[in-house]
Amino acid sequence: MSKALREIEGKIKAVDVIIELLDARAPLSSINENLEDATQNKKKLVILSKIDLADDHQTKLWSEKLSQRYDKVLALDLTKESAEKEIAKAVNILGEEKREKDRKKGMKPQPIRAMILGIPNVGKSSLINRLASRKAAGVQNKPGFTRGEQWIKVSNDFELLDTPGVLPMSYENKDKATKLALLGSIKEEILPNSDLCMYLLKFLKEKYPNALSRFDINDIGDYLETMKHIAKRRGLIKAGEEDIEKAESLLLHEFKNGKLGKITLEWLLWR
Ligand SMILES: Nc1nc2c(ncn2[C@@H]2O[C@H](COP(=O)(O)OP(=O)(O)O)[C@@H](O)[C@H]2O)c(=O)[nH]1
Ligand SMILES: [Mg+2]
Repeated sequence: MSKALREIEGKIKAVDVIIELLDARAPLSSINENLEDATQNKKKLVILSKIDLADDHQTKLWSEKLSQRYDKVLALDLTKESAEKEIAKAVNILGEEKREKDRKKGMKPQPIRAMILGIPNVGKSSLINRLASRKAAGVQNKPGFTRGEQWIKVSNDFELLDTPGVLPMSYENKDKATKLALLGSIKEEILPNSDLCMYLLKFLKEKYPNALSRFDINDIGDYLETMKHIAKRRGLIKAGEEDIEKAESLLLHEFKNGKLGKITLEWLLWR
């Protein structure tokens, strides 16, 4: 196990609820299986993030599927204020068992402590900022915690660790790495833009054939022809020729920002 994972494992011991964020556009590829053991005795809330960019039908299917495996699943757009309430409510419900235990021990129920986990770019910081807004952080020094790491008091019965667990990425599986690069969780430079674009176009052709209609492309055909078409449409011309490299960057950028529509790269079932 890597150092990063061991550190996260240490922190997990101090929490009651784990909130793991998965990008709704590739839920399976954003799961990190290495912490399954460490999180076994903890309540797990899974959040499918960025649902504003994902295929609604697929998000629904993924929510149902993941609900069979985790204690609670929420599908959220973390840029929306309403996300905060839904999460607080879920954490409250997941904490009931722990509060009951406290009561049985004759203790006043302690606040439920949670931490956020996820691979890069899934919305961890956005969520922490949202939950921390206007709230005071309390200082806590505990072994295994970085100096200055704090518990944010989200409410009287919900405290959140102010630093998320960033799950390390593995690049072994090329298909997975490609999807995560397309979503921005893996640095694009790891794979050539042309590989990413080729993968994307092949996928769109099969699953979202109208995704390039903003470039007046109604039939995704040959790779080079398609990229030339996009370059011409956007005036990306270099020395009188279509600038394919620029067109590739543009296409990746527009996909990442949802300009091509609500698209999920990992389909659970056929429609
Ligand atoms: N459209 C959309 N963007 C989001 C959502 N959640 C986070 N983001 C954006 O995704 C990017 C990465 O978010 P960040 O919180 O920094 O992710 P982190 O790397 O996991 O901490 C930022 O530009 C956020 O504004 C969401 O639900 N929908
Ligand atoms: Mg962050």
